[in-house]
Amino acid sequence: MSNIMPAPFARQLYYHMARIRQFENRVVTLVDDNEIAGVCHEYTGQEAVAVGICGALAASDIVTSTHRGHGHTLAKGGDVGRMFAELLARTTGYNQGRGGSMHIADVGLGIFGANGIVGAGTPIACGAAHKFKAARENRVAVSFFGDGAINQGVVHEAMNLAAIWQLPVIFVCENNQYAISTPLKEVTVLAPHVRAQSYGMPSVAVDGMDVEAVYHAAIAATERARSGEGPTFIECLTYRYFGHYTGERHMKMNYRSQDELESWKLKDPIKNWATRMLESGFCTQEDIEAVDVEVAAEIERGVEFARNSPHPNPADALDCMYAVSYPNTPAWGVES
Ligand SMILES: Cc1ncc(C[n+]2csc(CCOP(=O)(O)OP(=O)(O)O)c2C)c(N)n1
Ligand SMILES: [Mg+2]
Repeated sequence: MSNIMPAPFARQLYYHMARIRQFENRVVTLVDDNEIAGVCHEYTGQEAVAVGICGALAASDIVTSTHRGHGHTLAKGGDVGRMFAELLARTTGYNQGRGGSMHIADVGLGIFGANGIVGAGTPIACGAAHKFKAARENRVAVSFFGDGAINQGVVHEAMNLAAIWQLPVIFVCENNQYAISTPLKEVTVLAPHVRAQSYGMPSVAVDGMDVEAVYHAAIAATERARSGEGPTFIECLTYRYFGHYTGERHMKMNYRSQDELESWKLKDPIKNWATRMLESGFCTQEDIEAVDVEVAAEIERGVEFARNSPHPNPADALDCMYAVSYPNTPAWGVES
């Protein structure tokens, strides 16, 4: 463990990863019990990416997320209760129970939305970064996306734009090696970070199971962005422990071998971080267990908050669905 990192911060990283792990485990039981309608895309296994990146951000920085977005939202400061409320379709949820898993957003926290459209967060991050640059705000925009997104045209347009305009953006490719059941190596010759280099931006590959490695890469990228040197690409090699989405566990798909799964679980970001903290004398085993207990209580409070919150009123179904024009102006805000 690097001696640059103070012990309280190391423990914070553990707390945030444990929080994501336990949140996702609880989501699975709520889906199985039909308390959450539909499906969710679990982030389990990838916790070090969201936590390492968001650990390097300021509160005023923003992130754009993906269909697998719970980890990003939690790491950026999302409230467990409001997240469960959204998943359980309650009015106290982040989107008043209208959006569900793939639309959770909180502009005040700098969470510019989960997004069901693969790759669609990249231009949104560029737009935010363009505004930060134009207004001379010392802020950074991060776009999380998967290895599957690396073959979306919009991602390449966004990278090119960010490079030519020197935007304060960090592109974070979470390479969990599969897009649904398609292995990246079957559809793409060059690694994502190699392709990104061709746009003329610094691009690195890091161990996405190692929160410290991700954090240091993110710190370097934020320093570049804040000093006006433009975008950085960070490829985080990682692995999702479960299927593409909650429904997959019942489908008996076999595109990944048990050996592969077990070999990645040996690199578990949370267990390995706990071991490194213990070896460094940053905490005791009792401290770690106390955090796990604290997180479990936070998760259950969040579930109860959601369960005790009201469902939306069907009569209000169209509220918040359409942009409202200002009084006395035409719908498009242009005087005729
Ligand atoms: C533009 C678009 N194309 C296809 C889909 C269907 N789809 C949803 S998730 C997914 C795979 C995404 O893989 P990746 O980017 O690697 O993210 P991961 O699921 O591994 O986190 C696909 C193809 C979509 N939602 N949007
Ligand atoms: Mg993937």
